[in-house]
Amino acid sequence: MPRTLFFLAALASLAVSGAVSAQTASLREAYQPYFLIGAAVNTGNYADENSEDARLIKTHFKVLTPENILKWEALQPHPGQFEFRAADRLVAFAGQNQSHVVGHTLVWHGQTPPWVFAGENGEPPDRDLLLARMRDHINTVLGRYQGRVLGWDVVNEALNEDGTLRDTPWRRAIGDDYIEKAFEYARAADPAAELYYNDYRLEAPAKRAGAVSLVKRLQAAGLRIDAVGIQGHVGLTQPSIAEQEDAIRDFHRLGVRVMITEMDVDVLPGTKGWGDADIRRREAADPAFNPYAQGLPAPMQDALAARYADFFRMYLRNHDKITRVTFWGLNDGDSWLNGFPIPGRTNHPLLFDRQNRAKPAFQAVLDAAQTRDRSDP
Ligand code: 9MR
Repeated sequence: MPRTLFFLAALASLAVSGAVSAQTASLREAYQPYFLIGAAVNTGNYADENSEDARLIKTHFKVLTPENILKWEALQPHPGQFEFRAADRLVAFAGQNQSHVVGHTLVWHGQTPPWVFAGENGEPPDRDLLLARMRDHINTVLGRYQGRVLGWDVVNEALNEDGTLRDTPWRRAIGDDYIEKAFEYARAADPAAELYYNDYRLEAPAKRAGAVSLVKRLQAAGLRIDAVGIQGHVGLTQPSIAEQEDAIRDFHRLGVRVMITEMDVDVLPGTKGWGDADIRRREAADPAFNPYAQGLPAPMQDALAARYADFFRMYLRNHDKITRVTFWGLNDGDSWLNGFPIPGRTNHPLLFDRQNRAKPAFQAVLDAAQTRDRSDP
């Protein structure tokens, strides 16, 4: 074969082998020696078990977090009326696929129906009434899924940005110890389940310090907390890798494990700050803030891939502290970031595009595990 032809053929086979590795590789297997790889899923992703979405889930993700169906409003929309059909289906789907389910989430101010926070005669509920509702919900839900859910986000997003406790209806009615009570009830309801505290922007020093105090408080009360979930809604430049690594180390020093629970990388410009997943946040639309409606250009794909590679190399360095990394959504079309904090944009924050094709970011995450020097600790 003439030299140029040989060179072209070699190039073509390289390109093909890259594509094939994305199609045949498995993230969950590549990361099996280090930590669990997960994704947030919706019922539509696995309603048809033979769909491309379901195939991706089965191939790549060892642990599934339902994006919405284990939240209070989905499980107990009306007092005492529990709706378990969707959750049962997810638990069955995960079981068939040797995957785990994470329970997201028990005690949160978001996606909790108004009746929970209503007392008699339009007054807020008193401490005993709200504690009784909390305990009943936790007992019923954890009782049903005992042994079939790996762990629960017992309390979600309880902190303000300055590290103080958020003024939620839970706290107003019960007092600061609503958090201790939630962990106490959950431990009693399923002693074998892992119990977590989950929040966003825990990389920021003041909020991180608040989370550290919270964990210490629980421990001082004799309650076991197994892990802290750093949500990991990050941007292309912020937070720095070092900031998140510091947070991982700080939590690990307390004797708890760390999980990255809702990872995505926002690639769009214009929004204020990074990582602020406060559900009330809304910002004004501007066409300049939606530049990739027709697709993500190659240089941006590369920037996204490099960002994911940096994070995953850091996770691999700290794999003794990390038990799980979960992506918040299966593909770019599923992502909440298409609607937040500005509705109607086209974001590209995940590893698979809208057609479920693996992006360069997928290859970067896979390569990080496969090229890791096994002699590293
Ligand atoms: O991704 C979830 C989206 O589908 C819901 O509309 C939204 C409403 O609260 O919640 C999203 O998930 C949030 C998660 O439960 C907690 N951390 C922030 C997530 C993104 O908002």
